[in-house]
Amino acid sequence: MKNDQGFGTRCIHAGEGHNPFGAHATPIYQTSTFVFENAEQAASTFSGGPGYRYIRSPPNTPTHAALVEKICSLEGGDAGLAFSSGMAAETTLALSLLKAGDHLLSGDVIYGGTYGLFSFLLTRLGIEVSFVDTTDPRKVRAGLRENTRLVFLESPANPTMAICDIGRISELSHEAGAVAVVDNTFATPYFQRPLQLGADAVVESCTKYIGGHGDLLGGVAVASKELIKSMKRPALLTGGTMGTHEAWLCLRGLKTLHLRMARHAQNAMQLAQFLESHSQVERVNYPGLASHAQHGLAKRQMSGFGGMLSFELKGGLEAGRRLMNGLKLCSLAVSLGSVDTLIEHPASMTHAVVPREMRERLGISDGLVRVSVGIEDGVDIVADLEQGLD
Ligand code: LCS
Repeated sequence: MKNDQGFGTRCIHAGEGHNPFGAHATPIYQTSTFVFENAEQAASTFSGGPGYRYIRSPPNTPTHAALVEKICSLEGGDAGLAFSSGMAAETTLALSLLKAGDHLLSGDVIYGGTYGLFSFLLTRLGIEVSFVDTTDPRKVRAGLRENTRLVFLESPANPTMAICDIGRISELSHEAGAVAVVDNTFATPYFQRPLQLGADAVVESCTKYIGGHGDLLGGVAVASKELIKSMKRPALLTGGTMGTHEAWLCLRGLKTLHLRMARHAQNAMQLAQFLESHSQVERVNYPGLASHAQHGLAKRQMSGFGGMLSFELKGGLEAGRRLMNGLKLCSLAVSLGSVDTLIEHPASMTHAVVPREMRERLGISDGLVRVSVGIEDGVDIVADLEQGLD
């Protein structure tokens, strides 16, 4: 697939068409293992030669290979791996890059599960972990240590929508001898390409916009051939392989990524503007609003602002609870990036694992409500929030 073709064309065509029977849609290779022609071919495949051998072993199956090729084309990366979840992608990446005595520097506003992985599991392995405000590159520079090997960024960040300067922080990471990794789940490659901005690797939860329909769990990592090569053995050994049916659902979902993302963003802007003008709303976090602290940076490094926003109600937690219980169209649920609108309360749900004192410092207050704005008609989403706020 030529990378000079448009993004939408690549969403549809990249990675497709490799099958011996001319099937129009890439088949689901629902198999655990692959039969070798002879002992020599088996031995060659096991010693690093081309070919498929067993579903847990990258490149897994031709369905996975098609998905990885499509995502690499969209992210502008050379190689990738598919995982059973976004968390499996992050865990494998961390275990590939870090060992006891190394230091991981992470943004302080990140998905609660990622915070748990870093602060609970990695520290038990003797890995030093610290969290800094990555919206300020000076704080990142000050937080880098001699043994920093990995700098982890989430931008826009879950759930405050904080933005960090991916290019500048990647430079600082490289000067310190560390690898810069960006979780691109919120923006997707449609709105932001971290590898082009200077990052070394991208991870993404496919559960969200990549799959796009709220019906699967998956994750992906994209990077240079060398970095992905270093992740293959850890991927094989930790076994967090994406299921084949999920790989196929991601392939199908990605064919409409460009259309969905444009509509998600259009609806999110409409809802953000409505909320910002509402008397009961204290503050709206959406990078597309001029009131967002990093609106200028978002405009420079993203081609649009995505479909996620959060806001704070004047009545705090109690008002938030009443709003979430009063909605009719929007569903009260975690996860995000589905065609339908989902609303949740980070402090008691996705970010409950983050200590209260840290949550409050980061702006994840008890009154903060997060919305994953769907692709319904924007007026209907606004009308539901309006009646809920009333
Ligand atoms: N990265 C980000 C930014 C996420 O929001 C999530 C999940 C993950 C990684 C992990 O992906 P998973 O393993 O679930 O595929 N975020 C969730 C959320 O905000 N609500 O439920 C899950």
